[in-house]
Amino acid sequence: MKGKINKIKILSLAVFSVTAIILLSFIFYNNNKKKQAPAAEKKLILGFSQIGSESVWRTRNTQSIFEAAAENDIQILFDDAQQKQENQLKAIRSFIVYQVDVIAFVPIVEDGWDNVLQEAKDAGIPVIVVDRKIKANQSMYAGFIGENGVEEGRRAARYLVNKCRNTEGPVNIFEITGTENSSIVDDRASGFREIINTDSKFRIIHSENGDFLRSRGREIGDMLLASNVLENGNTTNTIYYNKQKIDVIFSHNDSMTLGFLDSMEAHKINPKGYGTIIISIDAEQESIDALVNGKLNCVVECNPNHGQMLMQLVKQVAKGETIPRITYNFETVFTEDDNFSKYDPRGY
Ligand code: GYE
Repeated sequence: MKGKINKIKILSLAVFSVTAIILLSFIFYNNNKKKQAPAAEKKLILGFSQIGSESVWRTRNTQSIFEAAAENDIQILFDDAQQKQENQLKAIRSFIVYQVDVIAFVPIVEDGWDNVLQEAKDAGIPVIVVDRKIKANQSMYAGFIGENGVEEGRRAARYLVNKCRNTEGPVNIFEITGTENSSIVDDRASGFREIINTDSKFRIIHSENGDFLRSRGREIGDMLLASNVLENGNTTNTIYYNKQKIDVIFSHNDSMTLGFLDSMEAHKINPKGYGTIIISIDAEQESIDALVNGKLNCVVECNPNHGQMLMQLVKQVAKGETIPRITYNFETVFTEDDNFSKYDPRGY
């Protein structure tokens, strides 16, 4: 009997030590695995304040950011400010309270961001400015990504200077601008003037604010074309503003340009071969189609696809890395002289 009990003791001891060895090696293996594998990266949260959806361009801009966030596994807290700065300020403050990892916003206007940027800084949240620029101390935000509005304006003007190289003066220009006090309007306007002011035959006879809206483009067209209809119902082949002949329409975005074309159509005026040169900016598909159909002369691209570049910058600043002060998107120009068969679909 004593022998049997000893055998059982030895057996249970053996079983116990084997189990202990297996258990210990399992714990050891696990710890090791944990040490080797990097901590599961916490999903970054980006607070993004968009100005609204005033144009096809803007809608594509928002889409490109959501697409890229999904592809980069970044969570977005999104706010549509309905074209109001106070809504953007509110949204950015809610992102700070929520303690997002990074804030990015499209500033509807250039001024009025100092306080909220200071609050984000105090909260240790990096801020990236998207699409339009701001007048604030550079230390208040990590960097800017978007378009070079000045160069877009220059490109529009270079096309015009070349188009009118054999034209006697004066060349009267009617400008349709976008949202007041927005950097993009100031930049495009200054780039355009920088080039045309090299030749005194070019004169901007009027600038009308169309707020980047198609409906406003239509209204401006109606305002101009109303005075075009003669008693006999026919229309002249020229548009006038305050009795001055308009040779060129320079529109700061496609939505307003297409609104203007809507008005021409409503007045039964075929823009094709019409006496007025029409230059636009953005290059959405409908505008490129109008160019191909001879209704427009030049469309300067403004690329709305900021998403992928923005997400790379978001990851960098989230790691505390420094990013370039300015990151510009690639852009080009489309004109009536192009080989249209080479055009790719615009995607917006
Ligand atoms: O040209 C226009 C939009 O900020 C570059 O805003 C953007 C401009 C774009 O409404 O379509």
